[in-house]
Amino acid sequence: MESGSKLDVLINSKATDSEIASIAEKVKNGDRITDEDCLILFEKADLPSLGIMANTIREAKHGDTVYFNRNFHMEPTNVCLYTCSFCSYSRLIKKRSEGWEYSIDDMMDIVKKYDDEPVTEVHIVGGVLPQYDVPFYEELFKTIKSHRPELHVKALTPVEYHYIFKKAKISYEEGMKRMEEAGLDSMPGGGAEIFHPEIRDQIAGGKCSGDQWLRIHEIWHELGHRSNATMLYGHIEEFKHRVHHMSELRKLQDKTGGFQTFIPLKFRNKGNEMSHVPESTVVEDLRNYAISRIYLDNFDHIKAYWPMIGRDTAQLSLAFGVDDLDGTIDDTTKIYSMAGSEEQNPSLTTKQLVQMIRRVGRNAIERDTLYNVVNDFTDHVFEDDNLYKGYLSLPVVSN
Ligand code: V47
Ligand code: SF4
Repeated sequence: MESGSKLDVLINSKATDSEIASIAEKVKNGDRITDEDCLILFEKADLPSLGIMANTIREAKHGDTVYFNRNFHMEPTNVCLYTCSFCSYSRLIKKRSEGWEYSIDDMMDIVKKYDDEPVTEVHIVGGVLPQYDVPFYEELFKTIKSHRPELHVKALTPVEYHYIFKKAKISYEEGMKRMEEAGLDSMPGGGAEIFHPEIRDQIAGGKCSGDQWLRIHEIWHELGHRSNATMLYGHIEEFKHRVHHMSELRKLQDKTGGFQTFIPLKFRNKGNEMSHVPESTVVEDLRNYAISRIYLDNFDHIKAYWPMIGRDTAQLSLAFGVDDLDGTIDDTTKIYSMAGSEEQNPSLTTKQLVQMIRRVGRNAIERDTLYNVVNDFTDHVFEDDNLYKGYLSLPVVSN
């Protein structure tokens, strides 16, 4: 890392706690921090110190670049057999008729709506129901791919895979191979929640375990493919559980190198059985982004999922280790608006997203799912644009 930097100021300041200074020294030297260091950061480090460390790493990896992609979400159903207490979907199983259960044709109608749109990815995830089984998903992936071969299919999590493979009495290896053959391109990071059984059994009992989640990703990576990882934080877990979760991810990443992006997911407390649990503060959200950036040295990207945390926090996160803002999502994802996110209609145009990024002095790059550059918007002038970069002269974006 560059010397004479803000990191040096942090390390050399008499006001810096000695343990934090020695962690900052590791960051400066590009050394990996330990699990114990990570716990110290969670317990003791203030936001400005974390910001300096995380931003140093973020800028060394990506400079001023902020990635986004153009995607849309499809949720086959919002009803689910499982009863995760943080999820607003699980409540609907008791009044199933109020939810939706799409057929292949219904989903192809959604895919076709985007035929003339420059989207590069479809993100498919939803509830678990018996009719959504191995043959169903094979047919869905094949039908999407034959309709639009270049559309990247990022679909399902180990929660669904574990369920459907068990039902079909096939191994994870065979199951993932069949998904690959049907056209699956990559796996999103969902279903990870908190791996530690002390917490997982309380909030997500019955679905795949942390070890099973990790094993399915490992098999997918061994087949030569990529995936993401999430962590649902800010509910009943303790800091040690977050460290354990990230430690498991870092170990698997050392083995396979198959993860692209880590996405911390802030627990939202509306419309679920954990509504009595207060949500984390924005300061805690930013600390969590920063600590994950510092700890997960073998992950290229940290993503802030703006439909869940809102646009303001997403912008702030770009100074705390985040380099990816996910996509220009249409209003087809309901999981967060149902759970109380400020984004009731999570849809942003490309222009709005680019302007959001420019307003914090960064450069917007559209990527595909695998982080190939699709469009560099650094100097792009939109029609009727008031091109500005940086923090000042901020006209209101109306569309
Ligand atoms: O696994 C459910 C979470 C996840 C709540 O890989 C909740 O690019 C907060 O994984 N409060 C699904 N979170 C979404 C997901 C995801 C999102 C964006 C991008 C990617 C990617 C993956 O949503 C679930 C669960 O952890 N979730 N309910 C809630 N009340
Ligand atoms: Fe089902 Fe996933 Fe919601 Fe759990 S988090 S109830 S598995 S949709």
